[in-house]
Amino acid sequence: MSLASRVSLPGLARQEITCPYCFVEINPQRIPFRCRGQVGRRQGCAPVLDRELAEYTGSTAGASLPPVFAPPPRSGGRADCPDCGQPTHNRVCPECHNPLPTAYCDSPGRIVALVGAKNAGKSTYIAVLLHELMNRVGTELDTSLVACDDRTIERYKRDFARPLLEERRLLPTTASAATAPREPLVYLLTRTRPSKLARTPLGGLARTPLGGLARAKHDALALVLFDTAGEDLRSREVRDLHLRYLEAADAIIFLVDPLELPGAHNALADEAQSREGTLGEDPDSEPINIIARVTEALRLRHGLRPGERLPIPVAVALTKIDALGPAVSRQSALHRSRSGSGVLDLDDRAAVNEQVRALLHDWNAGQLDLFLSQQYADYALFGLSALGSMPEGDRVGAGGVRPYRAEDPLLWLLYRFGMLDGE
Ligand SMILES: Nc1nc2c(ncn2[C@@H]2O[C@H](COP(=O)(O)OP(=O)(O)OP(=O)(O)O)[C@@H](O)[C@H]2O)c(=O)[nH]1
Ligand SMILES: [Mg+2]
Ligand SMILES: [Zn+2]
Ligand SMILES: [Zn+2]
Repeated sequence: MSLASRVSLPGLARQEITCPYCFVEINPQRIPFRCRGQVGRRQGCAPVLDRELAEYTGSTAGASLPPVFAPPPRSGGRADCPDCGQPTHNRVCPECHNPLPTAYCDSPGRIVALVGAKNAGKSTYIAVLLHELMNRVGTELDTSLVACDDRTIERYKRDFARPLLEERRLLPTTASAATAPREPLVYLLTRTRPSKLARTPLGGLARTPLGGLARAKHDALALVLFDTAGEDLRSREVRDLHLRYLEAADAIIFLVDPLELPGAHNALADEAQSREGTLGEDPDSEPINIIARVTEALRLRHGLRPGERLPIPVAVALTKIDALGPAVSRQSALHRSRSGSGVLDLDDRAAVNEQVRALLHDWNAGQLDLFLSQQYADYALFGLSALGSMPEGDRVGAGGVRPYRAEDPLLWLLYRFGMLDGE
């Protein structure tokens, strides 16, 4: 794997837009609009039950909205409602009627999927990563993270932020999609960078060679996080429920719990040794088997021949590295903190990658590294801790949630997508 060269992503050439909710492919010329309804004192269409949306959410609650209408020819990002005449910018998916933000329609959104075995730390990671992106890391990178719909806002608060970050309780095991209907959390991460050509030495805006005013560059990444129950990736049948999500992914983050790697036992801090290995001898839950099954599905979808490697970038992260004992943390790249300068530090990246690779080999999990190198043209290894310390009983440790390198996989993906510079 070469860190220096950027990959060209197959997703970039794609004309179609993928709905981040139902993953149908949409022709950008045929995206319907939703009337804005009554705004202030201006009259608009009254809300009606939106059957498509109700079917998607499995409930009529929140599905009474102003009507959806087909786009007039060459409408661009705006159209007048044929019933009430009001202009609207609100676009929706033609299949499921979920909102498609303008920035998502205009720049090819990339879907990042998150996968891991039961208890690997996925839900905890989602809670913490989103919080980091909305706060510290968001500021550092000059990015904004906006939920694409109200249900995402509500669910993030109710199921993730409130219990874990406010009440400091560990999150419950995620219920199987076979029993509880599942919806992704959909966010739009936007980053505005003045384009390099756009600045004159005096800081003013320059004219481009074509005479137009050079514009700041807006990059958007759809962060579609589907909190899979680890349990669901065990069996082939239920995994198919998640397949559409995985197949639509332009990048994958695999989470691996070092406490489940038998070879890591001696590397764990004393207090971690008592919490390790909750999955026992179940081969279906072993990280390499989960990764292998997801890979098999992706290969089919990409129509790869034997020997060809998958082109999508894959970040593989060891979670819970706070549980590693002093033998690992001494002189460790992983335990140095990141410089936090709004670029990807390529030296740091290479050092962490090598250290995690060495750990995997030490722990007799070198097979995982080998498998990844055979299957993926572009993968990188990470180590992170969402909590920052061992939990106490069913609560977060006394110091509270202190994430550590949680954003690293995402920074690397942003770099791979050309949204972040490397130095
Ligand atoms: N030490 C440590 N433990 C963690 C960390 N993150 C999660 N854990 C532990 O791992 C357990 C499982 O975390 P979850 O986030 O619920 O795991 P999950 O992958 O969502 O599990 P399922 O929903 O069952 O698939 C938590 O209850 C914690 O005990 C971490 O950063 N450090
Ligand atoms: Mg979970
Ligand atoms: Zn849709
Ligand atoms: Zn209307």
